[in-house]
Amino acid sequence: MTRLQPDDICHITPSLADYNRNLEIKTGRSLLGIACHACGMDEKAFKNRQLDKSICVVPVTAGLGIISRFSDTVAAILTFLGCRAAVADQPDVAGVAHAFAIGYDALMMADDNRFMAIDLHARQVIDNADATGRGFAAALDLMAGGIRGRDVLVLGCGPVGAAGADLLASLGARVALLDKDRRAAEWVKETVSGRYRTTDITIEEDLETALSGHRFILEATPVPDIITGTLVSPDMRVAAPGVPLGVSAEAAAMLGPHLVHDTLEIGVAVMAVSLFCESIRINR
Ligand code: 2YC
Repeated sequence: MTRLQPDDICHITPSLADYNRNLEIKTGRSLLGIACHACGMDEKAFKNRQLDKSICVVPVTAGLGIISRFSDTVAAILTFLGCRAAVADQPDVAGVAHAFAIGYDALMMADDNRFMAIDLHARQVIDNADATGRGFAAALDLMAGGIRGRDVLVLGCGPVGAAGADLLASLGARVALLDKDRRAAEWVKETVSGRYRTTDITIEEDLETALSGHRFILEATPVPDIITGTLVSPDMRVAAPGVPLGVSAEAAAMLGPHLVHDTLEIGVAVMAVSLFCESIRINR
C-alpha cells in the first residue's frame, strides 16, 4: 500500500467542487453518485438519511505518524458529501475515547497499514482498499455505459484490484487479471469465479498484449506510468485507483475525460455511503 504524501492530498479540499463537476462530465454521476453506484444504494435514499449520522476522523500517530492534512482532508470530503464530520481534537486512544464519549456514530482512522471506517452502532468495519476498488470499478462501469458483457482488464491483484474485480464480475463484466505475481491473479480468479460461478475470469501474462486487447482498464498497481502513450487507444476508458498514477502524463493527456484518478476522494466517499447502507438496511 502506497503511503500518501502531503503533496498527494493538499489540493483536494479546495478542489472538491471542481472535481465533482469533473466526475459528472466523465461518468455522468457526482462523487456521491459514484459511491452510491458502488454500494448499490439509491442516491435519494442516501440523501434522506445522511444527516442522521456523525463521523469522527481520528488522527493516528503510530508508525510513520501523522500525514499533514490527511485527517482534515478526509473530514472535508465527508462534509462535502453532506455528512456531519469532524477531526478529533486528540489523536490515537484519546481521540477514539473522545468520539465514543461525545456520541459519534462512526469513526474513520488510518495507520500505516489500514484505513478503516468503523460504525459504532452496527459494529460494521469498512476497509478503504475494498471501498476504493469498488468505487473505481463503479466509475468504470459508468464510463463504459454499462460494463455487462464487456471485457475489462484489471491491472494489479492486491486488495484494491481484487475488490474492483469482484464488483466488475458482479456487474457481469468479463474480467481479465494481470499481476506481476501470477499467484495473486490466480487467487483473485479463484475467489471471484467461485463467488459468481463464472468462467469469464481469465489471467493475462503480458502487459502490452493485455492492453492492446482491452478498452476498459482498472489500473490498481502502485507502479507509476505503466500505461504509456504508445499503449493507449482512443476508445479506452481507464479508472486508476493506483497511487502513484499508473498512467503516464502523455497517456493521461491522450485519455482526457476517459481517465478517472484520485488519491482519496472516491475511496472515502464509498466508505461513507457503506456506513449508511448498513444503517438503512437495519432500519428497513
Ligand atoms: O495522519 C494520520 O492519521 C496517519 N496515520 C495516516 C496514515 C495513512 C497511511 N495510508 C495511506 O497513505 C494511504 C491510505 C489513505 C490508503 C492507502 N494508502
